[in-house]
Parts: sequence; C-alpha cells; structure tokens
Amino acid sequence: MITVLNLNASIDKRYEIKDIEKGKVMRARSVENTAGGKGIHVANVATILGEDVLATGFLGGKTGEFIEDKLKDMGIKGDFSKVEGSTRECLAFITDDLEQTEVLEPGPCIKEEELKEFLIKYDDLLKKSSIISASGSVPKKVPKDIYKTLIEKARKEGKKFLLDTSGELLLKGIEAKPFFIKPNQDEIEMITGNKVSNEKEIIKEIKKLREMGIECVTVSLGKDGSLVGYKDKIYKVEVPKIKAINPVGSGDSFVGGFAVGLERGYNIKDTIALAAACGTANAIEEETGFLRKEVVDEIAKDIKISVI
Ligand code: TA6
Repeated sequence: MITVLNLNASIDKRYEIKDIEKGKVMRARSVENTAGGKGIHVANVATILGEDVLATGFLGGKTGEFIEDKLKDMGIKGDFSKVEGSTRECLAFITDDLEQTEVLEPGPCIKEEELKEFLIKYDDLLKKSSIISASGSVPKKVPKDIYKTLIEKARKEGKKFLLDTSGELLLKGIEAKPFFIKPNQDEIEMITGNKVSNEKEIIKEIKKLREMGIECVTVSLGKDGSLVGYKDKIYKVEVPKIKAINPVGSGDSFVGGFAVGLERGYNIKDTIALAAACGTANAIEEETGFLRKEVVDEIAKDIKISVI
C-alpha cells in the first residue's frame, strides 16, 4: 500500500475573474471547490492508476468534512486524524490573461495531543505500507522537523519515503535522508548554497545531494522534462510537446507516478517514465492533480530517457 501524507489539506477554491486590481472590488465569474493539498493530488493520481492508496493527515471542521466527502467521491481511501481546528482553504484566481494568483491559508493550529494521536496512527500505517509519500506544508504548531521524524520512523521499518516539500521542512527532512526528493532550482540553492542556472550546474548539485545519502533526486525543467539522479547515474528525461491547459499539480502527479512505479517494482527508467508521463498528462487537464490512465499510456510511449 502507498500511504500519502497530506498534513495540511485544503479546500482549493478556483475563481475565474477578469483581472486582479489591488484595492478594488472584483466579482468572480465562477468558483469551483475541490479537495486539495499536494498530497491529495498525489493520492488521486496513484488511485486513478489503480494502486492501493491511503491518504492521511489532519482534518477538522466543516471544511474537513467537505474534504472527506470529496475523497469518497474520488474513490480515495482516507484515514485522517480529526482535529479541533478547521481545515484551511487555498484560493487560486485565474485571470483572463490565464495567469494564476494564489493565496494559501496557513492551516489550523494542531494541539500536542492531536499530533501525538497522529503519530500513533502513522506508526500503525507504516506497518501496512510499502511506500510513504509526503507533500506540502504543515499546519500551525506542527514542528518543522516533523518530516525528519516521520522519515526516521519509516527508515526503521525499511520503508521508502518520498518527500516533496519546501523551506525548513525540506532542510530538516533531508537530514533523515529520504529515498526521494524533488527540489526546484530555488530549493537546491537553499540546501546547497549554490545558485543553479543551467543543466550542468543542476547536475553538479544533484550529485552533491546524492552524496548526502538521498537515493533519488529529481529536478523539473518544466516543459523541457527533468533531470534525475539515481545511484551513480544522471538521467535526462524528455517529454513530448503538449498544449498545457493547467500545469498546476504536474509536480504532484509526477510524485504519484513515481510512487506507483516503485510500488509495482519497476526499474528506475520505467519508474521515471511513468512519473514523467503522469506530470505531462496532468497538464493537459483542466482539473488540478487529475489525469486519464489512457493518456498516461500514450504519453509514456513518447518519453525519452538517456543517461548523461
Ligand atoms: O499549488 C496548488 C496547491 O497544490 C493547492 O492544491 C493548494 O492546496 C496548495 O498547493 C498547497 O500547498 P502547500 O505547500 O501550502 O501545502
């Protein structure tokens, strides 16, 4: 089973609006509410691909109930710790120029007992899981070394841990050497202190991260694919050209595909190909963190992976 951690779930509210002007009243043309948080996108993709997936984290209030209902509609199994605070909402404004402006709420305050309860649940889920995937931010009062703690626990159980987060959560998390990370160029700079502006520099930093004990380091190059460091090799992944409609959630879809590849025991090349196909398939859908299995299969045929 793949266990997906989404500690800071959210109702993602997507507004269609003409334009955004500071200090003005603006009326949205439409609003769409979906279950979000990066982990929920990961869980959705892995579920669509047919794997046994369980999503966990904290949920509270009416917003938490909304997410539970949505997960049921999406066919995603969930086992969340109930908290007193309310699950957050994240707002995305799509303006007529097709730019997306986001406002992400911080999330509820998690009490000490609530965190303890979650950790007990996690220990239990670890035993039943083969892979753990964690994405995104954490709610208020959750310690910044939470992912480090969760990775150490997974390591003791011999379970692979995929970590896709940012800032201090990532910095502390990598101290526990997760199996997989997916930093962007700014995050690489934050971790290694070195600016990267071209492929050669990215490869150099991927190698450093590998030497730190992280088995697989993936860096997205956007529409140009990605670079993946695994064992002593660097793979260049090229994806077919597509007409992107909504690339938000493509990183999460990549993680979902990667988790599925690992779960199925694919070799690294096939795992990367599935991940890249999922990231690309998400970008041609309007819905964030969604894809179609048949589209993934088609795109996978055109993914090119070379060792450089
Ligand atoms: O970028 C959009 C998104 O994936 C939304 O689903 C929203 O919930 C947000 O990211 C969450 O990101 P965070 O890092 O705050 O957990």
